[in-house]
Amino acid sequence: MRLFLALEPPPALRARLGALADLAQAQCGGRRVPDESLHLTLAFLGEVETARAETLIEWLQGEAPQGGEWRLDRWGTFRRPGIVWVGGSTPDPALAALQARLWDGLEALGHGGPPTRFVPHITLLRRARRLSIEALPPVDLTWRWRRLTLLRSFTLDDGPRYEVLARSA
Ligand code: 2AM
Repeated sequence: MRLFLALEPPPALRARLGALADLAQAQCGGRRVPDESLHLTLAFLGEVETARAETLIEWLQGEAPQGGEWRLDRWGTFRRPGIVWVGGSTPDPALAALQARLWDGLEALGHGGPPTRFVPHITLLRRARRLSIEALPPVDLTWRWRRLTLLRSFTLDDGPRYEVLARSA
C-alpha cells in the first residue's frame, strides 16, 4: 500500500484553504483538491508491505510531537505536474526539525531516507492549466499543528483519495 505521513489542517483552517483552492481554480483551472484531502506531507514512503505498515502504525502511536505554528504566506507552483500550492515564504525550523526527526525514526525502521529537498506545501490544485499565481490575493494564515497522521493513498479516476490509518499521540 502507498503510504505517507502528514499533518491534517484543523476544520476551520481546512475551510479557509478550501476557499483559497476555489480562488486558485477560478484563476488557474485544473483539478481542485477536495477539502477533506488537504494536507501537508512530511514523509512520502511509497509502497509499503502490510507487515511493515503495522509496525509503522505502532511506532506512530508512540510518537508525541510537541507541535508548532506554521505561517502560510505564499503561493507556489511545481511547474511540471501543474501543482499550485500554499506554503511559507521562509523555512520553518520547527517543521524542518519534525521532518528530520520523523525520517530518523523511519530510517531506523528500514524506510529509505528523506528527500534531498523538503519544500513544505499544501497542494490546492493539480494539473493547473495556467500557473498565474501572481494574480491571486495575498495569503496569511497560521496553522497550529501537533498530531501526525499516517495516510494511505488510493488512485481513483478523478484523482487520489486518502484513508487515515493511524495518528500520533
Ligand atoms: P503533492 O501534494 O505535492 O502531490 C500523497 O501522494 C502525498 O505524497 C501528496 O501530498 C504528494 O505530494 C506526496 N507525494 C506523492 N508522490 C511523492 C514523491 N514521489 N515524493 C514525495 N512526495 C510525494
